[in-house]
Amino acid sequence: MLKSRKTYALIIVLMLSLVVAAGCGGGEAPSNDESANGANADKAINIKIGHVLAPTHPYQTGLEEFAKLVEEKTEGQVTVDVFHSSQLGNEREMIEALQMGTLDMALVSTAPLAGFSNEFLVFDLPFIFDNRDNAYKVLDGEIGSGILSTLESKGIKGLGYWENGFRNVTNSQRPVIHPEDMQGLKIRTMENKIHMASFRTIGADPTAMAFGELFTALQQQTVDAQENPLPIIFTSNFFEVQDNLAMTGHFYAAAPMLISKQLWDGFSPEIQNAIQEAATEARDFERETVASMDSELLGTLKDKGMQVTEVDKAEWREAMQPVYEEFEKEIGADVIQKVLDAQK
Ligand code: EAX
Repeated sequence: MLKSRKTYALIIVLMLSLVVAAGCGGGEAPSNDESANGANADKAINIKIGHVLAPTHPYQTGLEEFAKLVEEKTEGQVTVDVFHSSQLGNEREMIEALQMGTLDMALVSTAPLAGFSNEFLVFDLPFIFDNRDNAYKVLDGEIGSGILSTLESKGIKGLGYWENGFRNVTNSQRPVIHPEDMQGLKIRTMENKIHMASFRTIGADPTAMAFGELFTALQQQTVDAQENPLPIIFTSNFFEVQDNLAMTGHFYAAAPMLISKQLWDGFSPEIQNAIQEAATEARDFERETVASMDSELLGTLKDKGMQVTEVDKAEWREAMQPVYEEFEKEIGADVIQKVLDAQK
């Protein structure tokens, strides 16, 4: 009798724990499919967006503005969480994750994107843009949107071009004024063959590396030099490991805002319009922030002990000109001419 009671009790306990386990099981975060279709109206759809820069960089403050606008314009149906400092992967990894639909959104530079769609290469030619207004004219026009749309067949939707900025060379070895001063300097570049060719052309020794590894590589002197806009040199504390700053402005880095096409296609047109509107308004906010930081930071970086040199941009443009010949066939001479003509 006693034995059957014990067995009976055991069976009840077992059944109960199975029911409990079934109740909590699902544990998985709601999948994109579920959130994309907005399975139920009162459950907000949460989007995660990643970038590789510091929490004080305009990428972050711009994306926080974007998040605020998305929530407002969708009346809380969509919320956005922003992840800085490569928490969701480096730029190439995030682009791959967007294609697979395992990441919702990312803000990256055009440079690594050229590895996924050749058409982006034209934007990374040295000195292709004279100033940021000309860059906006091309990027926000037919040429820019045409090139962004080449990502759609690769599973990614582009929502416009934010700004990283005009890139300048820093190094730990010596002041740089002329291109030949770069001779033999080991320089980190982004993962982009035009960036590497441009520095090889002036005698430097380029190494492609993800942004997240850069500060340590500079600190340990695995590389002597790097190149980035002033807002990154400041917000990523490169002035702590680089003494010299040459105002070369050799590349203009645009930063496309990207969303996984799988997620985008699952949204209603109303939600799509709201997100696109927010992306454009926050873009202008972010561009203004970068432009004002750019004009203010030179003094700050000098105060941080950096030795700043001005250079003759025409001399550097000429020294890097062979890169145009080297990639003309791959990019298309007509494409390069179209971008140059669009700035006239
Ligand atoms: O897009 O890697 C870089 O130097 C870039 O400026 C950075 O990834 C931001």
